[in-house]
Amino acid sequence: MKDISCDIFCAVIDNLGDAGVCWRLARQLAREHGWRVRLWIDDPSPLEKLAPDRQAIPVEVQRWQGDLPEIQPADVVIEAFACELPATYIAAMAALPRPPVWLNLEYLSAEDWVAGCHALPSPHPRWALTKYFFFPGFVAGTGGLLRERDHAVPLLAADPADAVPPAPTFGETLDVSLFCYDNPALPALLKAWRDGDAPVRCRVADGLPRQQVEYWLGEPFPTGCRHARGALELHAQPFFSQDGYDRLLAVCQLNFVRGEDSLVRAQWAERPFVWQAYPQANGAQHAKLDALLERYCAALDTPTAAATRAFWQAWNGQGDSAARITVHWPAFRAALPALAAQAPRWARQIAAHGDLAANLVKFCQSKL
Ligand code: TRH
Repeated sequence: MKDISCDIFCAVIDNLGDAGVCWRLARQLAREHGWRVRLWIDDPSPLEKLAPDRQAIPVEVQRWQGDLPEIQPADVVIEAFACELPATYIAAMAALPRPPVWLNLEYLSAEDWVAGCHALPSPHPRWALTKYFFFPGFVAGTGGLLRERDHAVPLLAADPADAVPPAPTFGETLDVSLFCYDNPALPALLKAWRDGDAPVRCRVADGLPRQQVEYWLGEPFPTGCRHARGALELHAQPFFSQDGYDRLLAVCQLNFVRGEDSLVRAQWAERPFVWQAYPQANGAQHAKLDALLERYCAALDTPTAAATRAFWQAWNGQGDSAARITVHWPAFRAALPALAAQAPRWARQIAAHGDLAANLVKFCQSKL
């Protein structure tokens, strides 16, 4: 097989997911498949935080500015999340004797329609070029999920003596990580934890989660700070590298995650989790949430499934979320051991269709 070059284009819209997903894909294509990858990103600054070790990874990171008129397109061109390629670059693709394989990497969704749209061609209206939709997903017939061959390595502790984080036991204190968007249910949940009988240690992510907790506390909550309120202990976490964040997920017993990439990682950490879908103006996140719940709950016993649905929906603002979160917390807390037991089976189930990078390589090889 010939040496393959790949251009990935990423426009950072907001938050960290665009850069986070593109970086993981770029890194995996380079490391595991030997592709020569250029990552064109309009704002490389998030990578400084997400991948401080990126200099050691054989991916060429380039700031994407303007039209790139001088650039020879690669064998495979991936535009992430429908970011628009420069017209000059598209013209250069069309001018090649053998046009590149061109993919649009889509957002992750568990909805049923995804498998039907995955890999569909979209002919360019002007040039003799075809773009293919590449959908990540949880089921056969989709592109799968990003999962490195050695994804478990960052989960190992520095000390080999306690290398594999034990499956969680639900003893005295519940260890929680919190990564979310602005969430009207959060103050009520913090209050329930504070006033509860069982201790909760909550590791609050940098950024939006921290700002909301700081507001709730009514006092400064800088990185490294710890506050105790009743049964609740709050820890202000630094911003971790992606690998460091993966490790955090593995040492907690319950992870609140959001968006796309942290959701995927929570599943590889094989711990119970609560997902906040990226809020969209038209409320489309509710269908996404229900679709994932449908799949995730399918193998759970009825009370565990009901507790999970009710809690996730309240966390995502369905109904009067602030009141409902308090009502549904005890049942969800009680369901955690069952969810922890199910987590490795769920991870195996969604990994069974191959990982996204390997599926993408296979797809491109069939077109090259
Ligand atoms: O940042 P996000 O909200 O990104 C979102 C989603 O991708 C969404 O689908 C997209 O439409 C929107 O961006 C534009 O959440 P996500 O996807 O979980 O990405 C967060 C990244 O940040 C992920 O790679 C994990 C990483 N991270 C760290 O590396 N260290 C940390 O300490 C934390 C809290 C996160």
